Amino acid sequence: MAILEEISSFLQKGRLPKVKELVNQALEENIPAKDILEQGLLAGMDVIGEKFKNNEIFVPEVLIAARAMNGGVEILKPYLTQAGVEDKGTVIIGTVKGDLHDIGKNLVKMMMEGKGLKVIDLGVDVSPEAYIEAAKEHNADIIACSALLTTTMVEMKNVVEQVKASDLNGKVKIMIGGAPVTDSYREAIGADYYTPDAATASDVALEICSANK
Ligand code: B1M
Repeated sequence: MAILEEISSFLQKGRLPKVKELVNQALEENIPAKDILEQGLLAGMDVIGEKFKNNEIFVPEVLIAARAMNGGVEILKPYLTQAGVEDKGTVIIGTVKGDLHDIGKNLVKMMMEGKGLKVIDLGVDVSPEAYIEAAKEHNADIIACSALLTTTMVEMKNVVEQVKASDLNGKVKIMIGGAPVTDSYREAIGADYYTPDAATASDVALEICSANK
C-alpha cells in the first residue's frame, strides 16, 4: 500500500511530523494499526538497521529515524493494544553499574523496539539486583547489558553469576555488548550472547524470543 511505503520512507529520512501525519491519515483510512506498524514503521526501521550495520549511515541518522518511529508508535499504541498485537518477547536493558554511557544502549533499545520487542529500559548504573528484579517482574526473555568502560564491563560477570544463582537460571538469556566487550569475554564470564552492534543485537534478541514462544 502506497501510504505504508511513504511512512517507511519518511521514517528513514527522520521526518517526524510527516510520519505522524501519515500514521494519522492511515488510521483515518481504516488501515489496521498492526499493518501500519509492521509494513510502515518497522519496515522503515529494518532498512535503517541494515544501513547502520553496513556503515552506510551513522548514529545521528539512526537517532532521528528512531525518534520518528517513536512518534508513530505513540499514536498507534492505543490501537495496538486493542488489536492485540502479538507479544514478541520482553527484554530488560541497562548500562551496567558504575557506567553512565547510554548512547549505544539507547540505540540497541530502539532497534529492539523496531523489531516489535517490548523493552524495559532501566537506564544507566544498573546493579545486578535491579536487572534480576525487573526480569522477574516482567517475566523477561532476555537481560541485555551494555558497558563502555573496561572498568565497568567486569560488572557483567556479576550479573551472570547472580542470575545463575537465582531462580531465573535457565529461564532468561543474558546478552552483552559495548565497545570494550568481545565474544571471548562473553565466553570467559559465561554470558549467553555477545553482539557487536545494535542491529545485530536486535536480530539476535528476536531470534531468542521467537525460540521461547
Ligand atoms: Co566516555 N569514555 N567516559 N563519556 N566516552 C569512552 C568510552 C572512552 C573510550 C573515551 C576514550 O578515552 N577514548 C573511555 C573509556 C576507556 C576505557 O575504559 N577503555 C571513556 C572514559 C574514560 C570516560 C570517563 C571515565 C571520563 C572521565 O570522567 N575521566 C567517564 C566515565 C563516566 C562513567 O560512565 N562513570 C566518561 C564520560 C562520558 C560522557 C558522560 C562525557 C559521555 C557519555 C554520554 C552518554 O552516553 N550519554 C562519554 C562519551 C560520549 C564517550 C565516547 C566519546 C563515545 C561513546 C559513544 O556513545 N559512542 C567514548 C569514546 C568513543 O567511543 N569514541 C567514550 C557511540 C555509541 C553508539 O557507541 O556505545 O560503543 P557504543 O555502542 C555501540 C556498540 O558498542 C554496540 O551498539 C552500539 C552501536 O551499534 N553496543 C551494544 C552497545 N551496547 C550494546 C549492548 C549489546 C549489544 C551491542 O547487547 C546488550
